[in-house]
Amino acid sequence: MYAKRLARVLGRGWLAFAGVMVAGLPAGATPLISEVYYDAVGADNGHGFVEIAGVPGADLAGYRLLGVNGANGAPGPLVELVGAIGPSGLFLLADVDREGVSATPGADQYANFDFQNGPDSVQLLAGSVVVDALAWGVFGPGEFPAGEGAPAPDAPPGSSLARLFADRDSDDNAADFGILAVPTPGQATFAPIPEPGSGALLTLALGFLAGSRRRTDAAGVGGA
Ligand SMILES: [Ca+2]
Ligand SMILES: [Ca+2]
Ligand SMILES: [Ca+2]
Ligand SMILES: [Ca+2]
Repeated sequence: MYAKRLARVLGRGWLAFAGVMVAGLPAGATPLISEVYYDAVGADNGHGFVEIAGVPGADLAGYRLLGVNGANGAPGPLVELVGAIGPSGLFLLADVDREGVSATPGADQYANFDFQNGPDSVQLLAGSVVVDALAWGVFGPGEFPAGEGAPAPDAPPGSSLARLFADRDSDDNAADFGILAVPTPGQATFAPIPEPGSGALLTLALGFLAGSRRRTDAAGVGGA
C-alpha cells in the first residue's frame, strides 16, 4: 500500500520535473515549424515549402513532416528530413513537381509533397513523437484539427502562415502564427533575446550575485 502511494508520488514528482525541464529549454532548442506555404496562386505543385527553425547546426535526421487530412484525420504526405539547421537558424524544405522542378530556390532539401489547403494540419515528428504542429482553417464538427491550441487562419492563395517570431512557441497556433502576404522562404524574425555576454544579461547576472550575497550576509548575521 505504502509502496504504491510512494510510486504514485514519485511518478507525479517526475512528471513535474520533466515539465520544468521542457519549460526550461532555451528558446529554439527543439525544432519548430516556422512557416508553411501550401496555397500558391493557381497550381500548388512545386510551389509549397515548409520552413523549420532551430539551433544552427542541429541535425534533423530522424525528424519528419507529416500532413494530416483535416476532413478525416488520415495521414497525408510524409517527408523524412535530411540535413541540418543552417547558420541562420532555419531549414527550408521545398516542394517539387512531377518533373522535379521547384519554384523555391536555395532550399536545404527538395521533396515531392503537397500539403492541402485548409482546413488541414502539418506535424513535425521526432520519430513518431509530435514535437510541433500547425493546423489552419475552420474545422467543422467531426473534422480533425491536428495542430496545437486553436487553428491558425487559412492563408489566402499566394500568402503563407508564419510564426510571429520563428523561435517562439506558446503551443497555440492562433496566437503564434499570422498570415504573410509575401512568403519568406529561408528568412524569419527571431524573438529579441539578449545575447550571452550582452549588457542586459551581465546586469541581470550581477543583480543575481548581489542578491545572493545579501542573502548570505543576512544568514550569517542571523546565525551569529
Ligand atoms: Ca493554389
Ligand atoms: Ca509536389
Ligand atoms: Ca508547439
Ligand atoms: Ca520565413
